[in-house]
Amino acid sequence: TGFHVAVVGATGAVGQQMLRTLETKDFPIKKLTLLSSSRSAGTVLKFKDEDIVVMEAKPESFEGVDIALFSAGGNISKLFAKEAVKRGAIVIDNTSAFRMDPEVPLVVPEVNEEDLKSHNGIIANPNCSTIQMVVALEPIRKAYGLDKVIVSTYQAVSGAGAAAIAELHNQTHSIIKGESFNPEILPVKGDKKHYQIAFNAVPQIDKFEENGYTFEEMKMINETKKIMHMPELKVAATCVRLPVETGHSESVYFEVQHESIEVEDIRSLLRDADGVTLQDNPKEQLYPMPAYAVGKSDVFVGRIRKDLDEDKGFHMWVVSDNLLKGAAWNSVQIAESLVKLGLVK
Ligand code: 11C
Repeated sequence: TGFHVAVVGATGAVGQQMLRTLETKDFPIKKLTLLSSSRSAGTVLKFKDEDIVVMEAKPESFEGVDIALFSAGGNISKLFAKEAVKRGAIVIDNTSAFRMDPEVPLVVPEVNEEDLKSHNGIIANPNCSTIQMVVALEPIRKAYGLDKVIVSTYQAVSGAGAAAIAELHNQTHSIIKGESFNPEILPVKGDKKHYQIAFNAVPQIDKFEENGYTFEEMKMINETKKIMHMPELKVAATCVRLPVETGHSESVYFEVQHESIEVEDIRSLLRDADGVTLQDNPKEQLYPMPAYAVGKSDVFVGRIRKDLDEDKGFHMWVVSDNLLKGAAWNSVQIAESLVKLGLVK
């Protein structure tokens, strides 16, 4: 018993975590099909001690598949997601291809699981930096309302894929050994210029839009409003890449609607919130950090402070494993929610 699951993009940084997450969370699988672009087809991957050969994705590959987890880039999703749906699969897409499509629910189960009920075959998994922020903000919104969010991110290179991780490692070695090197991938593969990431901070994630914000910043802005059903929410973002391998961190300023809310009110909400681990005790130097969040499914929150000038304003520090809650775990969690709600045929 169980489902026929396909993982598209199985060899990528997120795809690998999808396999590990399906194993550790024990999702009921009767058959697992691993797919990729032609470039990675033929690779052999392990799943629960079984060797599985990765096949090139074709429309026919989705025959008989119940749930397809896509994470092979937007172009592959645009080519194959609808083909998979035509053949009866539910697609959980981890790319930005369909996120802002009004017909496609954009889901973080702790926030808007109910939106799954209106799906038309494709469900979008939000951007990693958006997911961890809304998990922390939703309990606050529910209890005290939310007017404004200003976020600055400190993002890990694994968000840009396996090649970006290798670039950080290689540059770090080169710099320590005093050797020269040529940045080739970050900040964005395919953009005009590339910059050093090792021992640096780069204020560009994804390409720039006409308005001066990057795509990553606009994803955080637009996706947050859609997931929280708050088109009127004021959101601004600055996204920065750091030489951290995995784990995104965010400094989040937010303004609630209620008056006279104190830090302890916010702490006690987050202490009980689904998917959140509160790590907030300045006296004990307790606060979240990416190196300690790697491999964990939760979103970690600390450094909660009241703004010194704005009575309704607060600051917090939000950290999560961008490949897990930011991607693989949120996708598998969506699959679990679909099963729980009886939405998988
Ligand atoms: C990063 N947030 O850290 C990006 C990666 O839209 O799913 C995720 C891209 C996406 O580089």
